[in-house]
Amino acid sequence: MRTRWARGMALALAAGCLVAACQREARETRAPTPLDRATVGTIGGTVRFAGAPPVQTELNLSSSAECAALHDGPVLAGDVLVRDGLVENALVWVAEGLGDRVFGVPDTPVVIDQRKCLFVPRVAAAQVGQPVRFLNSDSLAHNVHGMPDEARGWNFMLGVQGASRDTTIDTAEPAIEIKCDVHPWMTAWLGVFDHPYFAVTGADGSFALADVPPGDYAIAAWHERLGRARATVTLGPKGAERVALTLE
Ligand SMILES: [Cu+2]
Repeated sequence: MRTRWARGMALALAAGCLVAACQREARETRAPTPLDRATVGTIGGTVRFAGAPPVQTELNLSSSAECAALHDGPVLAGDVLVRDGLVENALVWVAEGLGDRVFGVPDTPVVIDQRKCLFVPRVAAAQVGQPVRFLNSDSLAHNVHGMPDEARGWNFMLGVQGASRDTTIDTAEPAIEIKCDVHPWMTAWLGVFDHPYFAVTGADGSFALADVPPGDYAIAAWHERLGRARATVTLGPKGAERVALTLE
């Protein structure tokens, strides 16, 4: 006969399974929706900022002599990189139009390094369930503190040079802030999406989303300092459309 304790444990395990592991399992076991390779197309474009952009932040590393010694002169955050109105490091993604399609999850990790007491890259993106690998390339200790609004957060040390640790994010969220608690100026942003149609804009403000099925889409953009933008686009079979997004 089961004791009250055993029944309680069984219930607790069942409840825990419902809220976390079982959801994850359910997602992993859903077969990806077949993609008709003969009709997919591309959505490309640029992200712009109208007017004079704010000045990027100059970081104060004075609380760590070790970090300060790794740099000559002022250290800029890279939080506003705009050239001729074209915005680098904006996240761009398909926000609507994919319906209930299910996508395979890449095994290849997205790598975010901690180098010279900065996160490199500052802005990255991954798919839900895709490994995100954090590295420490410095000869001092960093930690990695992910602070999502929706997904489960994480916080771990990378105590020695060469240390690395993978994590996965279980819920889509356009921009998760990541900090190092040891060095308060260290910030990165990670976009997490439940499909593969996302990008981080390059130095020329451009992005490209490949292998997109035909359809009507809303495309969204986000930048940590410069705001958001949204546009709609209709992609025909084997189409190649361009979208202009202006942040505000
Ligand atoms: Cu650090």
